[in-house]
This record gives sequence, C-alpha cells and structure tokens, in this order.
Amino acid sequence: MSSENQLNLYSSFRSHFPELDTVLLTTDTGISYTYEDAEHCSAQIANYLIEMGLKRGDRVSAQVSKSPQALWLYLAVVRAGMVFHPLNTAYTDEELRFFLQDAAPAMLVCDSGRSGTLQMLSQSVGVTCLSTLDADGGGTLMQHAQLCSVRFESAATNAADLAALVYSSGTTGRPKGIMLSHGNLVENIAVLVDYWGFDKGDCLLHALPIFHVHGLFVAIGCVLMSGGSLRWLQSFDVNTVMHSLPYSTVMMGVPTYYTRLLAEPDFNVRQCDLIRLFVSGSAPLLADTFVEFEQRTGHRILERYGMTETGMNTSNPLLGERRAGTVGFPLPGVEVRICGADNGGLDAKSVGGLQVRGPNVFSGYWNMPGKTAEDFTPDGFFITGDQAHMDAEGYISIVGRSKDMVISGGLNVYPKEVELLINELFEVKESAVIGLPDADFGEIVAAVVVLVDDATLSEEQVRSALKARVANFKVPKSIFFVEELPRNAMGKVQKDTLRKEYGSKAS
Ligand code: MLC
Ligand code: AMP
Repeated sequence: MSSENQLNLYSSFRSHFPELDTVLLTTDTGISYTYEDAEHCSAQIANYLIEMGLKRGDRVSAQVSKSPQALWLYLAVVRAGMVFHPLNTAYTDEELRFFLQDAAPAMLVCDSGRSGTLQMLSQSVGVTCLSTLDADGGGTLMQHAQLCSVRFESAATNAADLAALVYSSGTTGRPKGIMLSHGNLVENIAVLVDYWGFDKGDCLLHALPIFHVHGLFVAIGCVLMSGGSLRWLQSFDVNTVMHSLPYSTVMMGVPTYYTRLLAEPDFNVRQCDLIRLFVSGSAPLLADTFVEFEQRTGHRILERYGMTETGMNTSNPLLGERRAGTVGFPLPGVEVRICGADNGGLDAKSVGGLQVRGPNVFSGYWNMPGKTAEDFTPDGFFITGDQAHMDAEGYISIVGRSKDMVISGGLNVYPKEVELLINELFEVKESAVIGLPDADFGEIVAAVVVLVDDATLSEEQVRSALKARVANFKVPKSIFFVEELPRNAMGKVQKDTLRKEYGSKAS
C-alpha cells in the first residue's frame, strides 16, 4: 500500500497538538493533564500492549470508568494500530460474555473490582489477557505501562484499517459490531472541527460517557483535532455542570442534559458567559426545549444528527439559522437522500427513509456480511432506519424510525432484546416492549406483559429478574399486565395502539 493511503487517527490528532505543556484536560476534582501526558502515557500503554504480544488489528476491549487514563488507553490502542472496543460500564456479565465471544479481543481491560469474575468469564471465552484500570487511574494497566518508554512511533495504518469496534443492539435482539476505520473517524472529525468552528481557544465541557460515539469520537475528537481543552466531568451531574459552564466555551450533550439544566432554577445566563456553542444530538431535541433554552440563556442549541455506523451526518449551521425540530443540512462530503420503499427519491417534503453515503460511513458489521449487505443499497447508500423529511430550504427533520428502537436519555434500547428476556420468565406468556414519552429521558422503556393462566408476578419481580441480566437502562421503568396484546389481521402486535393506550400512564 502506498504511503499516500497512510492514515492513523492518533497521528492526525498529534499533528494538531499545541505546545506539549498546554493543558489538555482538567477534571472535576481540579487535576490538570497536559498534551504531553496524552503523548507520553499513550506511548507507554502502546508499548505495554506490544510487550504483551498484541499485534496490529487485535481488539482491545475496555469496560472501564471514565478517567484521563481511559482516554490514554483509547489513544494508545489506535496509535498502535489495534482496534478499540469500548463497553458500557452498565453491561452485566451475561452481556459481556456475548461481546467478548463476538469481538474475540486479545486483551480485556476492566475495573479491579470486577477482575475476579471477569477473569473467569474472559478465560471461558478464550480471552487470556486481562488488565485492570480503576476510576482513579490505579490498576495493573498503568502500573505496567509506567515502566515502558514514553516514545512510540504510531503504526503506519491505512485509512481503511479498523480503529474501533462499537456495538449496538439490533432489531433481532443480537448486537452488531460496527467497524469504524481510521478514515471514517478522521474524515468526520475534521469536517466537524471546521463546521463548528473549533480552535485551540475552545474548552469543551465533557460530561458524556466515553463508551459511545458522541462522547468518545465527536466530543474528544473535536478537541484533539483542534488543540483545545476539555473540562472533564466524571458523569452528568447537573450541579457540577453548572459550576463548570463558566470555564467552558462549548458544551455537547444529549437532550436530557438540556432539560435537566432547564429544570434547575439556579441555571442562568451568567453561567454561560464564555459559551459560544451548545450542541445536542443522539436523540430528538424537543422544539419546546430549544425555545425555553433560548429564552433562559439567549443560546439557540445547535442540533445535529448521527449514528454509530456513520458518525455525524447532518447539522444545523454554526452561523446561519438554527431551526428548532430540525437536524439541519448534510455535512460537507456527506450525501443524504430521503427515499421511498423502492430506494427511489421522493418529492420534496415527503417523509421517507433516510440514507447516507460518504467517507464517514462504516465499512460493515463485524462478522455479519449478510446483515451488512442488507443495510446498504446497491449504489452504496447506508439505510439508517430513520424516517425524515426535508423542508423547502433544505433543513432535514427526523420524524420517526422504521426500526423498532427506543432512545432513553440518549441510549438505544432494542425492544426485541428485552422482550426475549421477559418471555423467558416462567410466568410470562408474551410481552411487548415499547417506548413512552418522558420529560427527563425523552422516552422510557415500558413493557406490556401477558402472564400464563393463573400465574402471578409483580412489576418488581420482572425488574429484578431483568436487572440481573441486562444493563439498568434497558430495564422497563413501567410495566403493565394485560390479558392479551392487541394484534392486527396478520397477527402482528400493534405497538402503536399500546403506545397510545399507555402513553399517559407511565410511572
Ligand atoms: C441511567 N439510567 C437510565 C439511563 N441512564 N435509564 C434510562 N435511560 C438512561 N439513559 C438508569 C440508572 O441506572 C438508574 O437506575 C435510573 O435510570 C436513574 O438514573 P439517573 O441517576 O437519573 O441517571 P443518570 O446516571 O443521571 O444518567 C442519565 C444520563 C445518562 C442521561 C445522564 O444516561 C447519560 O449520560 N446518557 C448519555 C448517553 C450517550 O452518551 N449517548 C450517546 C450515544 S451515541 P436505577 O435502577 O438505579 O434506579 C449516538 C450517536 C449520536 O447516539 O448521534 O450521538
Ligand atoms: P446509535 O445507534 O446509538 O448510534 O444511535 C443512532 C440513532 O440515534 C439514529 O439512528 C437516530 O435514530 C438517533 N438520533 C441521533 N441524533 C438524533 C437527532 N438529533 N434527532 C433524532 N434522532 C437522533
């Protein structure tokens, strides 16, 4: 392969680093780390991974708390040409077993509190190398890495080489590994830096988790590719966010972050003195929230639209009008079309399936060539499963989903996965899982359950059975017991009827 194709995400970041003694991030406990820390610590971890026998292309799975060291780990993995596989910290052992079996990583990094259980679990699925990394940076990973050299030459990866493997569940209940290349990430982040006007003077308030595209690639990427800095919060705590806003120029969040800020009587315009941009995404931002936020702060939140498979696709403009209820225009280099069932183009203003093509679009699902082929059109557009329309000025609105999916507080839940688990309960005949509107999370997961004759089961029993098996955010917050589920003539459960019936009854 010619050197023209050479591209490494870390090297692309590195070429935008300012003087290495510049502060890169400041934590909520007031500890600062410089760009030199990022450069040296990621080199040490990369050297350690190689010392442990890991090679280019090997997956490194990480189920770790958010910490500066977790960020160094991500940078080290892509720097060494390995594949970063982030895992939600809420995943249970059972969920983890699937991910480890499927991704077959060469190393798992986890919190030392879980290392006993995970040691056995990972060995049982053939993952022999385990390191620990705790929220305070302690654990075996940094202990060993600190003994390694602070010099490391980034791997000469190519644009098409994998940088990350990020899982999302699917409509069949089986999670899919989304393969993201160095090219996908570099291209998309570079466009965002330019489109949103990032530069080295920016300080981004980072309260998002770092196991998803939004917090990991978009937020961190924009900073590292512009030489700016991060106000690094452990998680979204509304008071800490209000205290951190006065030091920040940009905030990125899911809509819940903005509704939680608005719910605080103390949240005010003075805290936003330095802020030049609020960005929202991962779930629909209600027009009411947009309007209320502008009334309270004078800021019009910039809403954008993306997916794990594609990174960011569309955005409201930085300088032009940001329109409530829309996700703006296709980003430069990203082709977006709205199609009917036959993939044909539609008349202006019609609602149809949104499809995307561009250098940001992933290369396929890990070990699932059939599913990959199914989700692309013959001319190379990715079928997102989102329903959209475009207004006369070209603003796109996401108006629904053809995929059965709930987005709760920015986290996706696929009903099928939860239904399968509920249906496994001895007392349950069948169930339907739906999303219901919620003022805080946007949508919450709810379950409508039919019991077998004479069986008894409480909401709490269903919840605790599920909590043992899946991450908390997938556990239904409302559960309704019914005699039977409404079905259409074809025997399909009518989820719309359930959503209408239970929409106002969610607890
Ligand atoms: C936590 N819980 C949730 C939840 N988060 N339940 C539903 N939906 C969620 N998102 C659970 C908790 O475990 C707890 O369960 C109970 O709900 C109440 O928790 P909480 O204290 O209110 O939640 P909190 O810890 O404050 O977290 C809420 C949140 C967080 C919104 C701050 O979920 C968050 O940061 N979400 C962002 C997710 C994200 O980064 N999405 C980007 C995906 S990338 P119990 O049982 O203990 O009471 C993507 C692409 C793109 O979509 O376009 O960006
Ligand atoms: P994920 O699988 O976590 O990457 O989630 C991607 C999905 O989030 C998209 O397919 C959309 O359904 C949804 N999404 C992301 N941003 C927005 C937005 N601004 N408005 C509406 N839905 C969004």
